[in-house]
Amino acid sequence: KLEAAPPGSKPIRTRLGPDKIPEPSKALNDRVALLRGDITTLAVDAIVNAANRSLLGGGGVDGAIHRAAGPELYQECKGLGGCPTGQAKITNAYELPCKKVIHAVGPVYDPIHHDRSEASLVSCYIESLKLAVKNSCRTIAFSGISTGVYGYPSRDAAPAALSAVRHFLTGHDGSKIDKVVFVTFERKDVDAYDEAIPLYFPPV
Ligand code: AR6
Repeated sequence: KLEAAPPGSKPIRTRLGPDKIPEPSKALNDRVALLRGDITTLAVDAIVNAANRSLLGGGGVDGAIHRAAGPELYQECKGLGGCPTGQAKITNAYELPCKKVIHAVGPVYDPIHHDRSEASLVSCYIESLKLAVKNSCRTIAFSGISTGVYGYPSRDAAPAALSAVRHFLTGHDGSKIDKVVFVTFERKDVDAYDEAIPLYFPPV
């Protein structure tokens, strides 16, 4: 079914787990949403930042989150001692309307080692969801980790994100998450999700 991409489009390149051709499921599909806009405005339990290993802020969505949260976020992040690639740490949200910020560190995309980049990106989604559950966050919004400055092609990142989330929602702690929102910002990411979501969350 992965060959079913629209005619003329580059095939989606993914070697992700056994759930790559999932069954349609209303129960699962009701729990994911796509949104184009600014993640800092969302009143979900947790938003997921696309951070770097220092966790001390930067450009892109990281900069927007730190600006909107205020200086206390930086102060808390300073005490975390950074975070390895593929992992995530959680903080308070301060001036943001959400309750918590999960700072995930995506890979700098390496086309020579695509599998390694993909494993790190998938890990960001899984580790963020685990942290959300551990902190009683039932609604979570993801930014497009690694798809900006870190250069991960959106058409590869979206299937990785969707596969990871589906895997988690069907797993042991899946029922502890009520809603996952994929937040896109640029056209290329909107297109990537529009194409990939029917593959991972097929219409019922
Ligand atoms: N709301 C939602 N998405 C956004 C917003 C926003 N306000 N602003 C940008 N995006 P990037 P990365 C999207 O570059 O590739 C930072 O300097 C953007 O369109 O923010 O993981 C960090 O400190 C893209 O789809 O993160 C790191 O050093 C997505 O957010 C480095 O960049 C991620 O793009 C991380 O690079």
